[in-house]
This record gives sequence, structure tokens and C-alpha cells, in this order.
Amino acid sequence: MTKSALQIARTNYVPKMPEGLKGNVKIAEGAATESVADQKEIKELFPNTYGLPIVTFKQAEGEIGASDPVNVGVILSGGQAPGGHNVIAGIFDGIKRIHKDSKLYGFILGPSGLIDHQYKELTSEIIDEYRNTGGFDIIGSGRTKLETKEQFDKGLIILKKLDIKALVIIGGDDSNTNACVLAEYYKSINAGVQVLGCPKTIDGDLKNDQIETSFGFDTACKVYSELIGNIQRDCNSARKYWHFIKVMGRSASHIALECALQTHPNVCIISEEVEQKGLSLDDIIEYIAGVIAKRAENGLNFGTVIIPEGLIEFIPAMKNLISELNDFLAHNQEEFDLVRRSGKREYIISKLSPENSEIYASLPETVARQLTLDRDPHGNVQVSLIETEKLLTEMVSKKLSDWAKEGKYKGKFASITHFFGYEGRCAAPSNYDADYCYSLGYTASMLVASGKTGYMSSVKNTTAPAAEWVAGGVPITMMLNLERRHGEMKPVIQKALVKLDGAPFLYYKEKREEWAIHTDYVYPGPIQYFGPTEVCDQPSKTLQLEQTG
Ligand code: FBP
Repeated sequence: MTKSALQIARTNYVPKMPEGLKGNVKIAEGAATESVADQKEIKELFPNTYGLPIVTFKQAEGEIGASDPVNVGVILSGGQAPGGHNVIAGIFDGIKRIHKDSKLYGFILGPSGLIDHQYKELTSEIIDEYRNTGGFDIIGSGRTKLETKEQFDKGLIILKKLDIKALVIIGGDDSNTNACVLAEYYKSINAGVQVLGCPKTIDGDLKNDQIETSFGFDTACKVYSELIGNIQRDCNSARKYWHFIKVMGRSASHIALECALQTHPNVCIISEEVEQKGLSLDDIIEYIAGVIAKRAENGLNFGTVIIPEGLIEFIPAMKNLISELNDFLAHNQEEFDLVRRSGKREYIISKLSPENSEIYASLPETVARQLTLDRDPHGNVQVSLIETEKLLTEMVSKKLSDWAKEGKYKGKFASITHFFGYEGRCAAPSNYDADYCYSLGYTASMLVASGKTGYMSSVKNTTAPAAEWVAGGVPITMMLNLERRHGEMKPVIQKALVKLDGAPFLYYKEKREEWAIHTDYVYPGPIQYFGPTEVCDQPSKTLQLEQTG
């Protein structure tokens, strides 16, 4: 691998760790826990792993170590997030600390590696190549869902063959839910394999009272905010473009909100607010066009609009339209296929309910086509492929020309669209993520040594200096509730959406009018890895506001 100068310099970075993890550790157990909801049902589904206590690690006298080596397996599951390699390095250093002959095995390309017995031993030479680097390429990641008994049993064969005592699954809400189900299953059959989870996703939607943030969110948001800041400086210099910027986040709008807090754009749409207020697409268009018109009155024909990736599914009317389209095409695909391409749009308009037909007819050609032609293997609309940034730009442009005809708008509107997603998922982890991830991994190894199963590794108090962070474990059953998935009630980890009464959103709400009309852009610049702590070690604005209000 040819390395960049930064990569070489970054190899020597020593992640900061909680004081409680340095040296020997002792475990403190709290009281029995309950699931966040549906306690009776969750208890019945998880008789062996329900009600376990939250645990915390504290510094102890004496030397760390065990008489026997502990072999551990690790899986990277789902989308990439900066810091995954440091979680693995943390696990590695932890288990080597416990016993020098412990081994770490990485399953290749996600959960399928466990099922298909594809793995590699992660030696110190390999680990050292990947310390403090972005990406998941050390073993690769995948989206295979680990959820059937057959898969669990197949996995157990290789775990036993490699004498693996514990499996650590690094993933988002669904992967950690599956880790919990797997932990329960292995416990119920006395398999002798512990299963632990680590909270990962740039989307930031795996968090709760016990898990402060998912790793990767910090770095990804810093990368997008740097780019948004650069665009803002450009548009404040040329003063002729409106930039419509979509940012990743499949469902929740945490990334959009964090980027807004870091950069002060003119508009940031928060999907959760759209849903709560029951806004229509036209309401959103009116709002954006209103800001553009207002700025134009002051001679400011430029600006930025941040759009969360998941927006479409939070607009109640669009949700209904998508659901009727899914249903209609599931039953009439053959007839639809026979209609000539040029007539497809009119065909759909004639078949939908009057309400949905009107919305569909109002959509730009390209989006209407994406809604009917681009479908996933199950026949569903591929919402993530819909170019919301283009949809909004086109519709805003139309609204402004209507207003111009009515004499309500006298500005000039030229727009450029962007989508920031993959640019941030494999960036070199910020100091926050490098430290947080290493600590999460090291904590996981301590959970292994303590014989815990069905736990998620947790590191708290992370707005304080790293030495004061608190490492421990949270029983995953504590985060579960029942939700309807594919027509069936399933135990799942509650997805954390943006709280509209939470400090980060309330702060944005208080400021947004001022940011909309005036130009108060912030230019965060690139992530800094070396330098003063106030430049290099700042946690996300979301976390700071959540913890300090
Ligand atoms: P995870 O929740 O698995 O971490 O993935 C998040 C994400 O990056 C979303 O923001 C985005 O919608 C999605 O993955 C894209 O998935 P893919 O990598 O399969 O294109």
C-alpha cells in the first residue's frame, strides 16, 4: 500500500483512553435493567439475556491478565463509518493485554463471512497498517442480515473450529439487534460463545440514554461541513448561485442538523419536523422559495439549502404516494410494462387515487420516472435513489417563476446541486472518533474478559477530556422494543430520530431565521489531526448541546 504523508504521520497517533481502562480494571455492576418498552414480551423473547445490569470499568490494583488466551472474532456490518479500524485495533490490544497468545479473527465482507466461513487472522503487522485510518477495508463490510437459526448454527461451526470465545459485531441498530438475538440463542444452547456489539453508523441514529453517539458521525459530519463551508465561501464570493446540498442519513436528519449547526446555512430541512407538522412537498417548496425571495429583496441572490437524504419518506403525502405506487405496480407490473415509455406517466396518473395522482402529476419528469421505473428486487421504489436535491431545485425554480409573473419575486435564481455521502464515510477518523473507537474496542475486550454476552460496548462522558470518559457495557435488551417489520411484530433497537424538543434542534430553531436572511456562514475548514486541542479534539455540536444544553 502506498501511503500518504498524513497516513504515515497518523500511524504514530496514540488514541486517548479513559483513565478507567488503563492498567488493570475491575467491573462495577449496576441494578437489573428493563427494556425501553414492551417489557413483558421482550423478557419472554430473551429469557437468558434480559434484565442484565449496566456495567462500568474502573481502574484496579494489580496486573491485568488471564491464565488462558482468549480468541475473538470480529465482523464489520453495514455502511462504512470512520474509526472502524480503531475499534478493531482496540479489541486487538485489549485481548493481547489479557493474554499475549490471544488471537483476533476478522470475518470477511460482513456477516456473510461468518456464515460462509471466510475469515483471516488479524496479526499485529496487519493491525499496525490500519491504525487511525478510515475505511473498513481491513476485512471489508457487508449488509447480509444475520438472523436465522441456520445462519447462527453455520457460524457456530467456524467459531468452534477457531476456538473463538466471543464475537464482536460492529454495526448499526439492525446489526446490534441481530447481535442480541444471536447472544440469546448461543446462551440458550450453551454454545460457549459470547456476542457483543459496538455502535456504528455515520447516520448518528443509534444512540440513547446509555449510548452517547454512534462512531463515525463526528468525522463524517466534519467532512461534509468542511465542504459546505467551502461552498458557502464560494457562493458568498461570486454571489450568483443557490446551492442545494443533500447529505446522507437514510432516515434520521442528525447529519443535516449537525452540518447546519457547524456551518449556519440559509436553509436546513429537518425531516422529523416535516413529519410532525404534516408538511406537504409544496409547503417545503414555499418555505425555501420564501427565503430565496426575501434574500433577493436585499440583493442577495445566493445561498445554501441543506436537505437530509431521508426527507421524501417523512413527507406524509409522499409516503402515501409511494405506498400506493408500490401496491399498484405489484399487481399491475405486466400491464405497466406494455405501456409505451412516452405514455407511462399519463398511465400512472390515470390509475392512482385522485389525491396521489395530483401529487404525482406535479413531480418533475425525472423524479416521476424514478418512482415508477427504478425499483428494487422486491418491486419497491428505491427511495434512496431519488434525487431530492434536484426535485426541490426544479420545483423551487418553478415556484419562483410563477411568483415572478405575479410580481412577487424580482430576483435571479441559478442553482447547483450536490450530494455528500460517500465522501465522508471512509475519511481518516477525527481525533474524537479515533479515541472513541479505540476505547469502544478496548472496552469490548474487557467485556469479553468479564464473560459478558448480549452487551453493547459503551463509552460515556465524551464531551469531557478522554481521561474522564467512562467505559462499560449496556445490555442490548435494554434498548429493545417491538416494532412492525414486514407485517410481523419484531424486537428491535429503537432508532433515534432528531428530537424536536432536544437542545440541538431547539438551538437551530432559535437561529434559523437569522441565518436564513442574513449571511452568517461559518467555514469550519478541514479536520485537523495535529495542533491545539480546541481545534483538534472538539466533539460534535450535537453532542455538546445535548450534554450541556
Ligand atoms: P449504516 O446505517 O449501515 O451505517 O449505513 C448508513 C448509510 O451510510 C446511509 O447514510 C446511506 O443511506 C446508506 O448507508 C447507503 O448505503 P450503501 O452503502 O449500501 O449505498
